[in-house]
Amino acid sequence: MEPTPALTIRGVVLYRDRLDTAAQAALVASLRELVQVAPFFRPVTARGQQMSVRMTSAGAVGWVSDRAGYRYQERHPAGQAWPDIPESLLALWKQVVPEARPPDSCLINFYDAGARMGMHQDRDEADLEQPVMSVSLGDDALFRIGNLTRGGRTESIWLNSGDVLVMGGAARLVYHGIDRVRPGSSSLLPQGGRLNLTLRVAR
Ligand code: MD6
Ligand code: FE
Repeated sequence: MEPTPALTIRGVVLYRDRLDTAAQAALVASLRELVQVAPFFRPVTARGQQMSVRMTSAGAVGWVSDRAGYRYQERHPAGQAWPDIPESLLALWKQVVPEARPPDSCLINFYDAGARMGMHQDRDEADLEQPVMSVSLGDDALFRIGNLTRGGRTESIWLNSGDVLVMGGAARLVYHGIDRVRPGSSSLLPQGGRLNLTLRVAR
């Protein structure tokens, strides 16, 4: 198989269509099992605002947010340990970012038709030299890429099902967010919506 040519936008590397339809469907099947153990929850910010995405995690630690603030912790808000990161995702990480340490956390975000994600940096991880890799599944999403500080000019790109994106090196702390999803743009998830998986080295 030919390697996917990478597209780089402000240092963020995008591998279009990195997962074919069969690989996407297999990943969705493993996520269905995973959410039986670690159901989606709707996080609340420290200020008490409900986020519009629903979240869960896999791995030794998962990212949570509640009135006490946000952090990585070893348990789901309901008390159980997080399930293991699916093997296919660990294999993908090794292929895409072979120089990185193994990931210990996979954040799983679900976007329904109205959900979005405000501009943010991923900076809660202990070693910011390690990249973050994301996988998009389901409906298309408009991904906005900003700068190393808040504000300034931004560039937007549609992420499609099967796309893999890496934020590492000088782009590790670039501000980014999701403005909106395009309902009905993918048939991968029968009920529609979008899943985004981000693999991290959190500790
Ligand atoms: C999303 N992604 O695609 C949101 N973070 O729904 C992220 O916030 C993200 O795609 C770090 C690295 C890659 C990402
Ligand atoms: Fe992020």
